[in-house]
Amino acid sequence: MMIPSDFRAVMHRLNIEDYQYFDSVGSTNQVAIEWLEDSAPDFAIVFADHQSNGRGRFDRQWVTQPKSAIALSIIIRPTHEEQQKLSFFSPLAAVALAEVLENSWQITAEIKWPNDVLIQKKKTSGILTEAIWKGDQLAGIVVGIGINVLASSIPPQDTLNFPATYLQAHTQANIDRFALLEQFLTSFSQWRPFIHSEDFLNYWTNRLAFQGEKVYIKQKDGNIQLAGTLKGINKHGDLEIVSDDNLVHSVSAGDVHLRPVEPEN
Ligand code: BT5
Repeated sequence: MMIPSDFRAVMHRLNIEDYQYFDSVGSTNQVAIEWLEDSAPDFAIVFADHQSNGRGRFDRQWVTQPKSAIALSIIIRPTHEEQQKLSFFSPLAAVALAEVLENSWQITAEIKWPNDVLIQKKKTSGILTEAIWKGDQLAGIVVGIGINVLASSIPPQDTLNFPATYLQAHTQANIDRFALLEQFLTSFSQWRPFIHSEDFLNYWTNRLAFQGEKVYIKQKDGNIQLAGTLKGINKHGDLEIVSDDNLVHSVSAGDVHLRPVEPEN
């Protein structure tokens, strides 16, 4: 397997010594979990050009086509302080990507709570964070992110549970995957010490998709748990929804899905 020199150069510039690159692999998260259970240090990286068994949430599949996307897993050995905020790591990845898209390509990104990055209400990136426990001790977490960059990254329409898009559709500039990777990892590292801050919460809230709109929350089994207007995020990172009787409900990430209510016509 030849590691592309551009990828190596990114790792070198970011001082990342512990990384694995695959032309093709089942799931970068799976590789990262095994590496974490072994000896991987904080901020070790797993990258794949293609995944044959990419994982989404709730046993769903994430499609990564060759030469057209980013499939990346970041191994985190959380500090004691970070262990109190584990649910902020998916939003951290979403915020980092949103920042890069805005600063580098003037693409307006929205964050669909808790873990997707949307452009013009279509999904361009999905994030899956997995925690690994050894008994009652946290060994670490793996933050996995898939980003659709080129048109060929989009899976067949009939396999999608939400509309999809890719970055290159939203800018004239050529998007280089490894340049994107470098900027993303840089932004992720810069925001990481600030996940407890008001700045982070504000940055996230300002990009929250469907704010002020009617949404509903579905459980994993498909049943609707709650309907109302999306208000924002509270300091715990929970979503706040105001129901028709004006009560504020908070929802924590877990076994639920957020969906916009389609206008009736
Ligand atoms: C996610 O799940 O969005 C989390 C995806 C995480 C993928 C990364 S890639 C690197 C790392 N290694 C892994 O094995 N996984 C992580 P979820 O919200 O459950 O969305 C999954 C659903 O999105 C699928 O059921 C499809 O409907 C749809 N989907 C699959 N591939 C897609 C793509 N490339 N673009 C847009 N939608 C896709």
